Amino acid sequence: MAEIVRNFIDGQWTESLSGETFERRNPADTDEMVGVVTKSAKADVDGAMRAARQAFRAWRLFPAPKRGEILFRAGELLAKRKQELGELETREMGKVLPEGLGDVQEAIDTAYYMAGEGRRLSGETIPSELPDKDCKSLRVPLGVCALITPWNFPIAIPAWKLMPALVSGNTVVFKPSSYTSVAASKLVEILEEAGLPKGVLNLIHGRGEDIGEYLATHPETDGVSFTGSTAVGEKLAAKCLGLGKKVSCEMGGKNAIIIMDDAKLDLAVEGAVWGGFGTAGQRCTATSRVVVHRDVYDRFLRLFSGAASRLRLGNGLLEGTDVGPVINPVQMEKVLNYIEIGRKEGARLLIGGKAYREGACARGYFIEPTIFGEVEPEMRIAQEEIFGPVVAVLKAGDLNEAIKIVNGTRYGLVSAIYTQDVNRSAIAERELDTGIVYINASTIGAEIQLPFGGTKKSGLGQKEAGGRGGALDMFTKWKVVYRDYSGKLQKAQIDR
Ligand code: UN1
Repeated sequence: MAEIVRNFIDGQWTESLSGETFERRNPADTDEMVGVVTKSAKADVDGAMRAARQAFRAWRLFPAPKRGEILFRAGELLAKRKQELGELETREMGKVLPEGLGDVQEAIDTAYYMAGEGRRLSGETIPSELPDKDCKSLRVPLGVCALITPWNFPIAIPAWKLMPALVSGNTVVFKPSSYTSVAASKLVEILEEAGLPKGVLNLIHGRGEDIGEYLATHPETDGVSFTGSTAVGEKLAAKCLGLGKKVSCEMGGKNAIIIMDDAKLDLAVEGAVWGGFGTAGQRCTATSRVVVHRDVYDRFLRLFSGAASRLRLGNGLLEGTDVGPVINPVQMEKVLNYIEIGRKEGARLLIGGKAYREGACARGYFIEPTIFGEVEPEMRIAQEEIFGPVVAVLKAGDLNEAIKIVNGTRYGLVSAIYTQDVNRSAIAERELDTGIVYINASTIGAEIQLPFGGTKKSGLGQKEAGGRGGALDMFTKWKVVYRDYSGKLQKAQIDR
């Protein structure tokens, strides 16, 4: 049954002022309508901003441990509704059910972790050079934050941003991707039920082209956190920084796995299949390249192609489905176009290479898992983010050459190496220029208690998630307080 999906502004679920709507259909079966969503006008953004600004006055003074308790309750509600939400994600976005459930679990983990931050959010006390004076640094919220999220992790990525923003005392205007409006609304419903005061979290639906930039550059916006493509992120960041807003962008990737001649090859093949074709390759962390030592190259290609050709495509709610559809016709076109580019560049197509329209799949946006061999580092399919089930396999003579190939793109989100040699793993760890490095594991599977983000064109500003250098650094600013209780004028640097 199709849901009616509304905006949530100042504690009220409301239709947009435009009166327009758009549809969400299941990308695995476009006959299925998942939701009818209100389409916001700029005036809706203004309303949400006013509510968030107003609510900030009280929310920043609401004790942080109590803010954390609300998140904890949200975590419990998410856990209770995990199955239902996982299934909704599969229907709205296409990822297979175990991955839908994993997505919800990532939000649960984030809720519990950030709930705990409510009792930490710690700064430092540092001795003064003068007597009877104390000094400390403390985290304070930014104010109103605009959060813009993508469709590939409909609940987890919003949670990555919402939970740290809220626990730090910010109020929020949240614009999820228009391809996952239904799932995003559920997360907001849960936070409302968990006890957020009105106006603290506001949700507006609509397309990035129509309201994304308006929201980010709005005079009332203090902080902007965006996840999406590098092209959009960089443009948005330049505008927002020019307006004096704090910005962080999580952007594209061209992640790679290195497989050395001493690797456990079966394990590496499993890692490449999971990283390359999990979520139909639609993760910023997806394995888009595999760089293989020449001595195991042929064997790897054989095993990898064999394993990938056994993957079953279909509706992710059906048991036994390994790979779901891509999100929409535009993305499908883009991925098929890259396959064409790979062919023309002279890479060797080993498996896949076209849309998959068997049986019920004809009603969805399915692409066969596709592998190219004989890929050269400078080819476009080895340089550009594809965001679909396409993997380029390259050959390297030794570890140094492999590292050079991996580092030789404009992106730097994730890299991985399969080797049994501790020295090689240490060199890879040191030399791979990515925000995340895996040893003997695939490129996907980041955990929320560590910072998440990339180097170069993959990330801009602060990182996401937990740990030192994580999202709290985005959603707070440091304030320093000196208190002089000597009762006289003391001059730093001068009184000695
Ligand atoms: C993303 O693709 O944008 O490591 C996030 C992973 C997940 C998060 C991915 N935990 O693949």
